[in-house]
Amino acid sequence: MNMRVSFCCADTHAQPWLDGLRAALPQAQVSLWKSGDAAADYGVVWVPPQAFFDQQPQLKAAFNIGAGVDALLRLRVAPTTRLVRLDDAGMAAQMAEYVCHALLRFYRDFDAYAQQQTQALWLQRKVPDRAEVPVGIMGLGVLGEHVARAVAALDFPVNGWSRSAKQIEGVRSFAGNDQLNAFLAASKVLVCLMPLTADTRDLLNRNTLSQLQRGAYLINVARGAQLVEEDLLALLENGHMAGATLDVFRTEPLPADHAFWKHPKVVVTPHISARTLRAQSIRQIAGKLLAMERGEAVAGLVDSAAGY
Ligand code: NDP
Ligand code: OXD
Repeated sequence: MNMRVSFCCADTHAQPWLDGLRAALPQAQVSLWKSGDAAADYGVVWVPPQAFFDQQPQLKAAFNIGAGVDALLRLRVAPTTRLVRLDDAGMAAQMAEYVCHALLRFYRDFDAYAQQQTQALWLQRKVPDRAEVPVGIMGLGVLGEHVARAVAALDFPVNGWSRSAKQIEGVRSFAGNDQLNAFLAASKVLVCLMPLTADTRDLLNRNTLSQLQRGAYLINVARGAQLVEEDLLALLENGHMAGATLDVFRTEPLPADHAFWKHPKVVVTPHISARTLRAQSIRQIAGKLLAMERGEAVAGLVDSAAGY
């Protein structure tokens, strides 16, 4: 097989990826893309420049080294180039750890105990009944379903919202725009795990967040552009929202003067809730690439019309 694979990933240390891809695909010629390169058969990409696709309309597929494809779908890509996202590849377990940590930190008041310790203050706080802390997960895809199962295993009531109805043990399924209000009204902690699309941009706003139960808590681990940041700040101010853990932001890195950094009710992390794991990702990409070469179907094909 005389196959060429072109690697083009912004903000990524390329050499270990090139070494890993070469080891996983010894039959292929794997190179770091530069403008004017010979045409490749496949791309392995993360936020490539438009020129990458303009110069390579022959690509059979481009493998995104992440789950979210919003940045990729902003580019013009030849209709014959299939786009493939990572399915899990080690991200689902990380996402479950992150969300369960944020949920338990809120539920058990761990921030208040940390504060008490600074004052040597011995004060035991009431633990609310879990039944009063229903967790709503927006997006029940590869990551959302795994997170929903992990939260359900902690015995919290779990609601899930997606485009199509789901049957997941321990999860009450709500589907489509018609059931969004009922989903929000039934939830106190909201976890966002939807892809960024035209339908989900700005969806976490004053109107939707106000429908959550009073004293609500937001965990956004999907994309910053889904949250109207001023609306969250206003709802934290008026007490409707008790707090938020935010891993993603409209502008990343989060500017040093942004109100979230020093907000007493906001926990900020730098887009780390589920990091791309190189070895697992390379294994998955190589497996799918070889399956495509054999003419087999692969999971994780992006539906450009749906936007994810
Ligand atoms: P999937 O594509 O597997 O799942 C997306 C889910 O969202 C599906 O359940 C889908 O519904 C639902 N959905 C999409 N649009 C809507 C809508 N308009 N209304 C209701 N539900 C909708 O994605 P993943 O689970 O793999 O990843 C989710 C997102 O997490 C990624 O797109 C990415 O942005 C983000 N992410 C963030 C990371 C981080 O480190 N912060 C790391 C990895 C991912 P249906 O099932 O009916 O199609
Ligand atoms: C992803 C991400 O989409 O890291 O995989 O945000």
